[in-house]
This record gives sequence, C-alpha cells and structure tokens, in this order.
Amino acid sequence: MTIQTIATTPFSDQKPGTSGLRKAVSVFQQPHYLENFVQSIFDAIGNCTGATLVLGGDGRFYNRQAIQIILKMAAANGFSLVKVGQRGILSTPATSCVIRKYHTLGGIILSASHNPGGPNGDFGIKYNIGNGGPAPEKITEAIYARSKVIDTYKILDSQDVNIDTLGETKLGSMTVEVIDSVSDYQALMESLFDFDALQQLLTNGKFRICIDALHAVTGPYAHAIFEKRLGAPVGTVMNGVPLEDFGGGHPDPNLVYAHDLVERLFGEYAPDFGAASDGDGDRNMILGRKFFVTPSDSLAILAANATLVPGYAGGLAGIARSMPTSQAPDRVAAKLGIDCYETPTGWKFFGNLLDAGKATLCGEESFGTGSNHIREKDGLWAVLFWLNILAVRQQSVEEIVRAHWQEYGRNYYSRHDYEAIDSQRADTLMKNLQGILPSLPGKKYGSYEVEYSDNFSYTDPVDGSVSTNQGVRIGFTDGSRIVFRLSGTGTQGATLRVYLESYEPDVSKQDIETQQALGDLIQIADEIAQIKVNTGMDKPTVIT
Ligand code: G16
Repeated sequence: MTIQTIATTPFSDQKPGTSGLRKAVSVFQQPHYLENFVQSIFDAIGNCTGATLVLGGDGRFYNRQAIQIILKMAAANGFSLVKVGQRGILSTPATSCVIRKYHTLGGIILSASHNPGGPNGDFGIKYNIGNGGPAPEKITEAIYARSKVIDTYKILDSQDVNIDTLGETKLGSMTVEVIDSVSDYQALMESLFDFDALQQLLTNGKFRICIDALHAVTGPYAHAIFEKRLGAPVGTVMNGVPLEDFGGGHPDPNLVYAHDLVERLFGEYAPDFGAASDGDGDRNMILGRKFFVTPSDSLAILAANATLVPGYAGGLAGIARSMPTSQAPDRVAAKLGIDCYETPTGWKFFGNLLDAGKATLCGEESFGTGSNHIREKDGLWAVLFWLNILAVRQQSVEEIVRAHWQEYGRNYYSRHDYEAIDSQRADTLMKNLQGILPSLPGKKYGSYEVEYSDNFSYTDPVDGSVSTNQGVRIGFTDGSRIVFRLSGTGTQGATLRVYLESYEPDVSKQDIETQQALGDLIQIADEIAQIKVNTGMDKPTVIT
C-alpha cells in the first residue's frame, strides 16, 4: 500500500454554507471534487498526524463510496485511528457524542440533512471540531481558502475496507474501527432521562406514540431506544429502514414533508404523541393528537419544564435561540431570571455559548433543539425530553402547550419559503430591502408601526468574533416581527425565507388559525419586500 500524491486543480464553489458543503450528488461525483474538499479540511486543521477522527453519514446515496475515499485519505494524511459507524451510518448527534466521549480531534459527517437524496438528490460533508460541534466560521473560512489554491491531495492506494462488521482492521498504518452506531448515543440518553418512567409510559397500554424516521438515519436509533429498550410496540417506528434515496421523499420533519405521520396524528384513533426527524437525525417535529407544536414553542416549553427531567434538574444556565426563532423562549428566560442569547442562524453559533457554560438549552425555528449534552441539535433527545415531561405531568401535549400560552402568552409563528428562485432576483430583493431599512422606523402599516429595522449582526460574547448580514429584521411596536433572509443550505438557485411572528397574551384570542392570525403581517411583508414582484411567485412553496 503506497501513499499517492495526486495533482489536482481547485474548484471555485467549495465555500461551506450554513452547515458544511452541500451540492447535488453529480457535483460531488466529479473527479477530485470530494478529495479536494477533504484535503482542504485536513490542511486547514493541520495536526492530523497520530490523531483520531470520527466518520459517518446519514446513509444517503454516495455515502459508502465517500467513506472509502475519506478513509484512504485519512490514512495517507497520518491519522492513527478512524472510528467509523457500522455500514457508514452515524447520525449527526451520535457523531457529536462519539467525538466528545473519546476526545477525538474531530469528525466528518456526510449528509445534506433534510435535502432529498438518491443519484439525482444532494450530498454534503461537514467537519466537526473536538468539542463535537460544527466547525466555527474561522475554520470553515480556512477550509474554503485552502480549497481555492489546492494543487495536490494524498490518498492511500488500497482495497476498500469492510465497514459492515464491527471491529478493527488496518489500512496502512492507520486503524479503522467499525463502531456500533447506536450504543454510545443510547448510553448518553439514558444518563439524561428517566428511562424507568419512560418505559412505564410507553408500556401502560394507554399512551401511544408514533415516530417517523422518514427512511433516514434515525431508524436504527429509534428502533433500539423506543421499541427494544423502552418496550413500545413493534411498529411504533415508521419508515425505519434507512434508504439511499429516503424512499423518494424529502427527509424534512415538517407538516408538509412528514405527511404519513401528520395523517396519523390528525386522523381517527390518532396516537397521543408523534415525532419525526430529518436525514441526519438532528431535527425534530413534535405533534400531539391533532396538535402541532412549533419548534420555537417547543424550545420554550422544554426550558420551562427542564427541572422535571433528571439531566436538567439543577436548572438552566441560559437559553440560546437563533435570531429568526420566535421570542417565546425569551419570556421563559425572563421568568427564570436567566440570559437568553440571540444568535445568527446555524448551530455553529451555539458552540461557544455551550462551551462557556452560558447556555444549557438552544433551539431554532428550523426544527432544531438541543442542549449542552453534545454540540449539535438532537432530534431524538428532543423527543425523549418531551416524553419525560409528559410522563411526569400526566397531561396531553395540547394541555401542556395551552397551559404554557396561558402563563406566557402565545407567539403566533410561521415561516414562508420561496424555493429555487433565480439567485439574481433574490439578491435584488435583499438589496432593495437593505436600501429602505433606514426609512422604515416610525412608518405605519394599518395598526402596525415599525419600531426598528436592521440587518442583524452578532458579536460572539465569548470570543468577540463578529458576523454581519445575518438577516433583515423589522420589529413593530407591539412586539411583532418580520425577518427576511436567504437560506444557506439550498442547492438550487436561492431560497427566500420570510419569518413572521406576533404576540398574543389574551387567552381568548389564542385559538386563531396561524396563517389567519398572521394575515396582516403576511401582507405587510409582501408590501415592504415586494416578494411577488421580485420572485415572480404568487405564494410560498413551503409554509411551516
Ligand atoms: C442547518 C443549520 C441550522 C439552520 C438550518 C437552516 O440545519 O445547522 O442551524 O437553521 O440549516 O438553515 P438555512 O435557513 O440557512 O437554510 P441542518 O439540519 O440542515 O443541518
């Protein structure tokens, strides 16, 4: 087995987005494309010799081939050990857990998250650092800078490694350890939640749950935890076998794409609780019987009830939410007398707050919730957290949410996505918006008056790094908000996200259908940003 040094030329499009590099599979299949990016990671992090790396992915098309390439490149770049998930499977939260547990240098996760898979779908790769979290911007920028000048990469000339059987094999002088994808993660969950109470809840014959793994990575974890360990009936987990194309679906846990689950939870004889996760297992959607919990409310409710759960019984240091997430968690933080941090979109911005002990729980409107147990958002963790609360409070999901609204008020919330719009048109819309921002404060739209308007900029309170241009915010005097930003995870054209939020403290007005409650703001958003004119679309493609 020899180390080959292969000559290559840079690709100009390897700038990591909100969460790593995401492109169509066909882009990754170009000769040298994946190799260039992997070598850029190794060059940017620098200290690979003798180090340990974790490697796995969500099982999508091209996962297995990419794993073989990365193993051979890791061996050629001097790593001494790579821990790889069996059959190449490791959810994003499980990868974070393994990196932290074994104190590895970092890990590589192969996933395009909620984007569709298969030969015509998307693929992705991201690097996580030694704290288990996504590489911060200074590292992703170094990777990008390297990718622009790279001229060679190193790879071991060898046969493929067996990644299906647990145990160790040698690849040159490097050890490849195939690890059980579930066991370390499950042990961590058992350390945080009351598994006896959960088992009682799931086997009492009265409480039924349904978990939709959407044929993505969560299947093996959900089968092991809910059915095998906690005793829920076989069949509790639906779409539980990971498929390379996710069965042709969109592995995105929202009301649009998790339609099988939504039908069950809103149908006859509906279960008491339903949840779905995404491609790589870090997102979650929580449903009660005929009831949807917004991700922003979910974070607020977990925070308000955290001390009922063993792992958080000592209370929370603080809460962090991404800027477009609703302000519901802020109200809980205020009541608890703890800080609530507002960060740009992207889980990587929570890392420093968690490492510094400033925040315990974090969450995003994009169906992501997590805590300081790892440095990624965690889909099944959120499900177990909810079930633990339900086991203690012995109330339904809807009762718990309504009681929360009664105490804190309701933040009506929705996100409107305009997908695959022409990038130039999207840029024009954002530029125009930026141009009118200074003229908005004081302006009236019906009963709404603009209090402030800005382009969100974040100064990290731990390392002082500044991230600018993180989304346009328009706040109204009654606490309502409209936020506009372009997605950093799409692969076709641009995706405009419009986030809408209003606040209703009056219990008698908390039962309005969400789009209706936000109707005025939806119109105001169009009036201010000229969405229809600028996108050429008369309605959003996805509403969550
Ligand atoms: C990623 C990020 C999240 C972000 C989401 C949507 O999630 O980790 O922080 O909220 O993308 O980002 P955008 O609005 O830029 O498309 P995931 O689950 O796709 O890795």
